[in-house]
Amino acid sequence: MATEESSLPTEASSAASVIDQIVDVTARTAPDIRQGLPTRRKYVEGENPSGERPMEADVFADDLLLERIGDIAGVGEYASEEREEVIGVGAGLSVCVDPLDGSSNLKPNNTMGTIVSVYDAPLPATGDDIVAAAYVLYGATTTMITARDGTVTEYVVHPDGTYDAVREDLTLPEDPTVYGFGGRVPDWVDSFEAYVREIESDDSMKLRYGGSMIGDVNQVLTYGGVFGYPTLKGTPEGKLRVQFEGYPVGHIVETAGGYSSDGEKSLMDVEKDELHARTPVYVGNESLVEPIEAHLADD
Ligand code: AHM
Ligand code: MG
Repeated sequence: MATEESSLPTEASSAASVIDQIVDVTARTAPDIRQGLPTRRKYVEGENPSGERPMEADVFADDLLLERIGDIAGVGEYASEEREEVIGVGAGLSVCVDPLDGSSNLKPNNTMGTIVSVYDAPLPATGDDIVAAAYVLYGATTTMITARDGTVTEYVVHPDGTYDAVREDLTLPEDPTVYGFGGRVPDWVDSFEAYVREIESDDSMKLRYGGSMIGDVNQVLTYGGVFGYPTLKGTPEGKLRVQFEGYPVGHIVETAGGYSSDGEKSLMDVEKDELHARTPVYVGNESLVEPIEAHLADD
């Protein structure tokens, strides 16, 4: 797949150019993924590494992204939520992908996304190793959020794969208005439920939960607020995967001036024992995420 670059200007500028190419390929692949969705609504046989049954659309998006991202010179490893093992594709940065985040939203035709994170280390990598993250949102329109060079940008992606910046230096609005949390309410721990009841008692806050993390996080980036897939009774680590969901979304929200947490510390400081390990995820405005840590500490 990838071939080594013949001359590297400097290590830093070459990494930046590889990141730019990864973002570019992600945007240009988005219309192809979107176009492939209507005919891939069935579940396939077997389970992914998280024990979930993938849809044809998950497999299709994963194959396409591996083929195209794996072809970029300067990408060394590719891993996805849908594959057990890391794939070696060359030498250079590591790329992790959640090919279709929230693919159970395909049948009811709700929002889904593609999440990409880039690490300057072999996989599994730590939160400290992340150098960029991006997601594509397949909503009423196709948009892409990137966090690179310490800044967050939103783009509109056109059907031909070209894209235009629509919000630059994006930061979370200071007066948050939306909240949304995953998991079954009866499975929430008491201290978390108490926190949510407090939010609900603030009449400036509106519930926005769509079943795709990326769709819900995009609401938070747009209006300010908090999203979480919390620790649950029986499954304290929640549902979302550290490497494919926790680190990228933590990196994007923190770069936009927000907070991320696993309930105790920044998502970027979460350690994991394997590539597909899970973590509770809480992201949003500091004023809404810090109290989660305080409440959970009471348990
Ligand atoms: P996926 O990446 O396999 O689609 O799973 C992640 C999704 C998140 O987008 C969302 O927040 C969560 O799972 C919803 O889970 P559930 O449908 O079990 O409530
Ligand atoms: Mg996901």
